[in-house]
Amino acid sequence: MAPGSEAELRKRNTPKTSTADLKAEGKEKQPKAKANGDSRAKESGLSATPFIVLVLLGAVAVLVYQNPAVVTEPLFEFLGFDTDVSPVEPTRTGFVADVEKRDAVKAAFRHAWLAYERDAMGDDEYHPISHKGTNLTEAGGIGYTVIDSIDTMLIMGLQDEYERARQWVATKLSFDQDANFNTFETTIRVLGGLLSAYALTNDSMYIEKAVDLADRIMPAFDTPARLPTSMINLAKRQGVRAEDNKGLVSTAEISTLQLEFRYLAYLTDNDDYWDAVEKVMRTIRSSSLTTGLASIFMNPEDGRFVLSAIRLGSRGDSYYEYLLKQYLQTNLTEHVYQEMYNGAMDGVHGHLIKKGQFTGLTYTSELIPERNPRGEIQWRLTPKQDHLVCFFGGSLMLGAATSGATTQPVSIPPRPSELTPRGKRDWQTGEALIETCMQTHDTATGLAPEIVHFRIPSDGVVGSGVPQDWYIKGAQPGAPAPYDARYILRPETVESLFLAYRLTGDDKYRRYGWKIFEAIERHCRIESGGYASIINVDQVPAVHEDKMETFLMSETLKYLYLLFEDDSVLPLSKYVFNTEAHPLPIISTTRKANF
Ligand code: DMJ
Repeated sequence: MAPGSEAELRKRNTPKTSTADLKAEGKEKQPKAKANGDSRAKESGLSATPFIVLVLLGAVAVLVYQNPAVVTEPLFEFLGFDTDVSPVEPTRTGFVADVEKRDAVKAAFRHAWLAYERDAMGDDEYHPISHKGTNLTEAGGIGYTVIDSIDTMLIMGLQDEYERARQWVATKLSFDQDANFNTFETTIRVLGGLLSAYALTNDSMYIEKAVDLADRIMPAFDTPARLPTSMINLAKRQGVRAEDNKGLVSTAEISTLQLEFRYLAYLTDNDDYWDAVEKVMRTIRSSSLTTGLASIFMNPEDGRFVLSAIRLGSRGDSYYEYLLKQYLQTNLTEHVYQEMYNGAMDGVHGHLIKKGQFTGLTYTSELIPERNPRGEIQWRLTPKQDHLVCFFGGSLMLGAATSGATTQPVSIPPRPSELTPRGKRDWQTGEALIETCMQTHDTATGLAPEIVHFRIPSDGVVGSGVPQDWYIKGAQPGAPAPYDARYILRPETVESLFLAYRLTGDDKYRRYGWKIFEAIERHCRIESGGYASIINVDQVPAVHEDKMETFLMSETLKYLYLLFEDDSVLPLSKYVFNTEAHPLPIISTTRKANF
């Protein structure tokens, strides 16, 4: 059977016994053991009353151990915390595919890929209006678009397209390019894409390429604090400090390499990859702020946070995403990441999650440090939310169903008794943030802008037709659209919809996803082939920008496809998606975080 065909993918996904499965099995065995104990007591002729008391106490202890919510819930309620979650329906599994919608997404992917292949095969980026490709540097391409798209072809069963893309990687790809490439982007898109292609095919060619690339990236970690430089010269194998940020490194970038390097270490038995990225996490933990939050810049000289914004948007986003995903990747065994994740989620709830004063919409704010006239630092809360933040709703729900659960696996959707108080809080916030992200699609095109601001009483937004809930800063009727008004084919909302659907089985998430897909088709599709960003989500007909971001094919269309696919394909219990939507298997390893 050809690699990557749907049938083969399903075969590969046939559930194996995971640690989570074993845990569940262990739980089922316990009543049996207890029954044996009971009968032995009878046989031994012990006095019944103290024995029954002992058995009852034992049973209570087991119950509390397995389900701490029995105790914590009344306690939290007593302390005045809200522990309600939305009412649950019976557990659902085995969601069936919506074949028509799934195949429409697949057709959209082909429309994008075939145009790229026709006009720009092998080039890093694609410009669908000028029908041209470009590379990230003058030295030459590194397979950005091809490799970012390969696993989507495998998942969609696009065999012919896959064979051609594989052929290009096998025969044309070279990482020996004497130029500076972004360490993070190269890792999440190219290394992540190669690893995921390997995971779905077992084709060792992908591992050879991944090792070649990773070995060229490794020198980026040669800084005094072992925090990787922002850029890497792949031919010279030298880390390069970014000129624009005074040599500082961005928190999200240095903490979003871990899934990829750890999986490569696991496959190759080369611990150097694992050690390099784990050290980064150790440094972050030892410098971390008491709030559990992370500023968006760190200093690679001393490994400390630098006074800078705190946010879930650019340069902050995937730090929070990978705290959870590192815990998931090793099957909930590395508790240091759970601890860091919990601390971060408490910090996010304590400082960044807000509710719209006029509408009650849940949104995230940013904290901006400023010096007052006396030179003291003050943190200004800004009700600004990047589209990037829309990954966070689904991520919170995934975190609630795993890190925030009292049992594994949880029901679909989780029952209140299966979530810890923290899990319930995160689940509710996750659901609410997804609704908010959907509200930001309430534009002329039905697409969400790059950045929104939420209304607060002191925002000075006045005039007729002023929105109650959110607005695009600087947008004026008849004036050129501000940067914030663009939609660049981003995936974050549909990523959350995919996770929410898998975790709840609630059809509304498919309806939301379909609406977004239709809007992309209507406003971003270029008839001659490909899809383009638009410069103003509130302008119809839309004005295109000549760029098709690689994450359209790696993320946006993949998550939409999986939203309408049945849930045996890439089940969340077996795979963790890297931040560029490349699925990597959850691994069983004896290696545990060494800090
Ligand atoms: C992707 O490259 C990744 O998801 C990254 O983490 C940030 N966002 C872009 C797509 O919007």
